[in-house]
Amino acid sequence: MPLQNISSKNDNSFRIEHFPEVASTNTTVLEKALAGEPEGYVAVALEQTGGKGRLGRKWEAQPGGLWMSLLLRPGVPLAAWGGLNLIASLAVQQAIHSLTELPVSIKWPNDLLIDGKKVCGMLMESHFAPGGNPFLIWGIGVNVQNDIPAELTDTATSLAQAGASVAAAELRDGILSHLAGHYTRFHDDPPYLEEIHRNYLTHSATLGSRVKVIMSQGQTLTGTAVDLDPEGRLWLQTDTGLEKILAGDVVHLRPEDI
Ligand code: BT5
Repeated sequence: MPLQNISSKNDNSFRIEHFPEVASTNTTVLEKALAGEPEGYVAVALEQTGGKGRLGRKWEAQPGGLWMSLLLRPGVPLAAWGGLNLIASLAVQQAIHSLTELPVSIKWPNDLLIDGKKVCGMLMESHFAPGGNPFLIWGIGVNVQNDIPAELTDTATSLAQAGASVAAAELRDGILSHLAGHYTRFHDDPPYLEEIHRNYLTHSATLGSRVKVIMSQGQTLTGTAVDLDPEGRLWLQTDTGLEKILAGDVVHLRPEDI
């Protein structure tokens, strides 16, 4: 599937479908993808009733936020898919920053923070259908003007809370436009990932931090995040050696926790 189908102009190249309410836009896109939808399809919902985080966690998605998922059918080898994580995080970071001028940083693997609080979460789901071409569903949730449930106010924020008035639709177009630019260039010229990587690192909240990483089986590792490589792995220097971690949850440790 040629990536040139997605133009950096964000004109008619993305096929955006709006829904008043869905369970999860990732699920909406999955159904389309399984039915053969080409890449570039975007589902946007005003509200999600079953918004998904990673590892089966719940994502709160009341009206006023940007809840959308995009179908990609990357024409690059699977080994290069890790780079798409960097592209995704950077595209959203740049879109938010250019529209709001707020200081937004990237927390590995796929969160965006403002003042240490989560303003955006992303859920990348890869699908390898037997006999079919693999595809990727990229779900993005940005707290724009939506209410944040009381139990999350210590850890989450919204663009409105941070003082920016931007419309979800404007943000949607900004994200798609940044994504299309990076994605198309990466496809045409894979070494472009080096530039993405350098840019990503300048916005990383995780690089250089003391962190605890919680792995999928629940085991934890504590150390210093000494690098985030172009494949999207976190390099963690622990007391016993260097670990290269592909997936996990990160807690940034405060000085009093160390
Ligand atoms: C994520 O998971 O951060 C991925 C979130 C992806 C959401 C988008 S919305 C469009 C698309 N459709 C979907 O169904 N999902 C995607 P994770 O890293 O597992 O974080 C989940 C945790 O974040 C929860 O356990 C809460 O602690 C917290 N959380 C839930 N809702 C939040 C919100 N609106 N803002 C900030 N934090 C939230």
